[in-house]
Amino acid sequence: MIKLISFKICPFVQRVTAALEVKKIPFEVEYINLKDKPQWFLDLAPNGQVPVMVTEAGTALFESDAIIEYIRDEYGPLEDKVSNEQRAQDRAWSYLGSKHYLVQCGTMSSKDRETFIKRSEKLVAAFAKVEAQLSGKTQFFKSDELSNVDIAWVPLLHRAAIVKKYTDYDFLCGLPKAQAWQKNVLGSLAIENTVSEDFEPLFKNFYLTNTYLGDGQDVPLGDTCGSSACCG
Ligand SMILES: N[C@@H](CCC(=O)N[C@@H](CS)C(=O)NCC(=O)O)C(=O)O
Repeated sequence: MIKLISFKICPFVQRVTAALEVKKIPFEVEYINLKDKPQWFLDLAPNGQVPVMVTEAGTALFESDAIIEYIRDEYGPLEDKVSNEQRAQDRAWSYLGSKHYLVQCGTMSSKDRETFIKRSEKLVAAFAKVEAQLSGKTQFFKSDELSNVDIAWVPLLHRAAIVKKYTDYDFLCGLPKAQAWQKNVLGSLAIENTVSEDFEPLFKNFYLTNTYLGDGQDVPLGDTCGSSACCG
């Protein structure tokens, strides 16, 4: 069976587990402490980062982009007949998602309003680009078929949904097509299988405790909107 070396709140890992979940490929997970990386892990991962996937043949793969491509090549693509141009565009939109994982983590970790607003601008701008790209007529990013682009945005959309649930702040405020897309994507897969059982409490403890978001901000964030007071 495939084995994933993981860290419980890592968005790069969740992109991979989401791809495995959608394809219904069984996997086991071993969690490591990133502050005290075991030597066996460092021997497998030249970049020293999770995720690492050990394939059924026992080969260790690193870098989530490469792992996602391996899953497609080994277990079949999510969609049939994607042209080379479309595949390049899909990769680019996926990259736009994954390059914002750490931006979202940094934003959620902000300790004060000013830092939060500054850090959230990049992420909100990326969601606005998605809003402009979505037709609003299909369930998912390109069509009614889930694609690798949707999978790449799962960690961002899932985290945004948890933030909204606990704080009322919505990263997708004022972006109705993106909000509908978020609902469709998160509703299309068993999201609980893409994270550890204790993901939500850990996430809350890490990002929604002693942070600006966690300190019960309930006033609109100035021009950035965000709370139900202006977003509904
Ligand atoms: N480019 C890497 C990024 C992975 C990454 O940043 N993982 C983080 C956890 S979310 C990590 O392992 N950090 C430990 C470190 O950088 O030492 C990928 O796509 O797999």
